[in-house]
Amino acid sequence: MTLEQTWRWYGPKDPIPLSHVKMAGATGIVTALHHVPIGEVWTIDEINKRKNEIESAGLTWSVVESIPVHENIKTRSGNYAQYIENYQQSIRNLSKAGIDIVCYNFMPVLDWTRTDLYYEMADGSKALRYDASQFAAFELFLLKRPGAEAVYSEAQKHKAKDALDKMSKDEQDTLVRNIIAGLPGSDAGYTLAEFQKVLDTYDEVGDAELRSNLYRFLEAIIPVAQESGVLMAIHPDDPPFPLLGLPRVVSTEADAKQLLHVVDSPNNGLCFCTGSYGVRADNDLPGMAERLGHRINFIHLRATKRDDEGNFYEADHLTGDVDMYAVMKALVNEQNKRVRDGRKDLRMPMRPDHGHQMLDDLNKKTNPGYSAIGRLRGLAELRGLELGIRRSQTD
Ligand code: DNO
Repeated sequence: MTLEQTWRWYGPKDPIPLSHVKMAGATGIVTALHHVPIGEVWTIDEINKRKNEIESAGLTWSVVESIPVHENIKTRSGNYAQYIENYQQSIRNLSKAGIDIVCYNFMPVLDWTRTDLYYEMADGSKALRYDASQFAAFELFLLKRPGAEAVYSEAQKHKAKDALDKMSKDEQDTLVRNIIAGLPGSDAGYTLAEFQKVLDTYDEVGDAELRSNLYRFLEAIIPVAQESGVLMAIHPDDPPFPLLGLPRVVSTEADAKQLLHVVDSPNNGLCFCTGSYGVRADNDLPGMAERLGHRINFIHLRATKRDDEGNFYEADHLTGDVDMYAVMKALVNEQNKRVRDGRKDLRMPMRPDHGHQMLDDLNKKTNPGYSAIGRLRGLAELRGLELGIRRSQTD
């Protein structure tokens, strides 16, 4: 028994074909119907079409990542009731097609956020990076968000101004694009003006309101997931702190515990993303894997390296701040425990999350974070780590 090895694939438009995924040794595909507009029902027909395509390549559709949650659901405004019904129907339809794990997130407006998509590592490969001063420069001087001044200290504002002055006009445009045009898998891309308008829809939605809207959403969808035998997996905030005056409510162990408690069902589970939770030094990743393990329905393994200034970059899978050995050991123990307890959810799908752009991929068009070779390296390292742990437990 091993954790199920999976690979994110963006569908027929992904530059990496399924035949290559197979060679990487993954058996499960993680994907979504990216062409279906957010909020609409995923029909059985569309689901089956994608499923057949995956199965003809000798792979399985292991996890849906993601059915995006419409902004109206997060702010509980407009057509949110209809969007929740549609979400419920998509869950039922997936279940009819035999797909039973669904990842999603509840991050307002932006999905994952980075400032630099080509940060050069010492070995020449390229990584994704978040630079706090550049982000502040974006917010203060390029977006000019009303209210932004109040969240930064004078020292931070100076640093942001320095960062801005160091950038050429082109670099500033790239920064804006990196933040608002949407990274792969993100829900949407905006222009600056549209972006500010969407931010304004959160004027009345603070931390408490967003939490409550998330919990009401869970109360509506988890019973349907339970009836349908679908396991939901909420992805944490990336990065795990509030940005742009928007609340973020899935950033810490306490946040995770609270949402698991609100609807206490095995179908209400987590996507344990070590790269996202791991950006906060106060998140004890191995401890979380152990304590929350029974409710982990999907796993993203990745490591970041942070500094004291609020910056971080995506490190190699085994050499970031996350103690990947201890995390893997906790996950292996959890899977063994599920076997002993006679649980049915034994697959515990994991995917190498992101990877550096390296080797031949440096000259190819790749999705940021989702090139083939960097992820192949990550998967190979993680697979070896798991094997080593398992063998040392039985030998
Ligand atoms: C980035 C990802 C996110 C994640 C979604 C899940 O690589 O971790 O795009 O898939 O937030 O809903």
